[in-house]
Amino acid sequence: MQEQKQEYMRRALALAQRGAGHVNPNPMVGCVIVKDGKIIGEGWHEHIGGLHAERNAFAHCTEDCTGADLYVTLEPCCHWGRTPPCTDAVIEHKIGRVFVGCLDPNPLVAGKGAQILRDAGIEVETGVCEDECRRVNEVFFHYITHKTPFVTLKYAMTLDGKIAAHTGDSRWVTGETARRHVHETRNRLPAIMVGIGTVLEDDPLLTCRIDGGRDPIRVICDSRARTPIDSRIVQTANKIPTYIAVVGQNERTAELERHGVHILECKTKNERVDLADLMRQLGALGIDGLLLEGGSALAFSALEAGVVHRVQAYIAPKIIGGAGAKSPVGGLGFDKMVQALPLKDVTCTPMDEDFLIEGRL
Ligand code: AOF
Ligand code: ZN
Repeated sequence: MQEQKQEYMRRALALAQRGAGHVNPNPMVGCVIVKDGKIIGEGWHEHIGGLHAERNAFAHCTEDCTGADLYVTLEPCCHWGRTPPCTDAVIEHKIGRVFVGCLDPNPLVAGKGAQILRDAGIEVETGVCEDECRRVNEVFFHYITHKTPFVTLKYAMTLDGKIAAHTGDSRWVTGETARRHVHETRNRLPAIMVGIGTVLEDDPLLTCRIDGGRDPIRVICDSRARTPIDSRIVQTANKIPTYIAVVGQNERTAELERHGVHILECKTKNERVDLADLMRQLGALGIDGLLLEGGSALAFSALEAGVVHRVQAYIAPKIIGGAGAKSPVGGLGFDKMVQALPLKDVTCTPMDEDFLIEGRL
């Protein structure tokens, strides 16, 4: 029975992930309804504002679900949000047992959903594949309690720790598989951020280049509003939402606004954008996750400010050398090795010729 339960929950988890990139700032949730050892309905939360996973599963049920088991990756909600409470639907459909992956940290739910079901005489078991269910929604879990984006620092480097040759050439550090994985991450997270240095050097577009992908909102950290009007970012700002974080308004910011850029005026820290303040502003805009793609100065500032939650480092087993060749994290750096920031829950995933090392801060 334990194995069966996990199998159904893993199916629900796979369904949940089909919502990736479409449900922010909501969680990805999947649901499977089982009767007499057979799946009779499946659903997932498909897009923000749309039906929740449970209601989608009921809508697709091929049989009457009286007495059936319902597997859902997140505790059913019991509040009116953009949609009615899922607990009502579970009770109305006379479900017999509910298996929950993890409780919903949303203060409006937080255990109350499970209690309402129990009070209605439904058997409820929580914590089925709990770790996996939490992991898929680490962005949601952070955002719902902190109201700031969950930030992932991403970079690709050679085995000798360089992100480019001493000439600045960086095409490409990693192979195709690793680069595709980056675009999948861009598709999953609602926003991407780089520093002004990266804009001036690379003139990037920061779009998601996979079939059916969705472009992330672009955020440029640019204290003195130096982003050029003829940069590809500004030239596409009317089509792809673009925010430039500055420390004061002037003619330059007004000119950027005329080109469709949204200016975020931030508090100042060491004459630069106060990143903690910027994160609060992005959170208030509903941005729950952010991919930080460099450059090295911004990466260190963000780490030092404590606003980074995950590191996603692609390592290409090759050596480029060069004392002046850049590494992924610059700034002043910490003085002592004991100050180095350790990663937790580290994984290493081979990606064809490269490796992806990930961990939480
Ligand atoms: C569920 N099943 O599939 C999801 C849930 O504004 P709404 O109506 O979409 O509600 C959003 C909240 O509902 C969200 O913050 C989270 O607590 C819960 N999401 N709950 O039972 C689902 N997506
Ligand atoms: Zn719900």
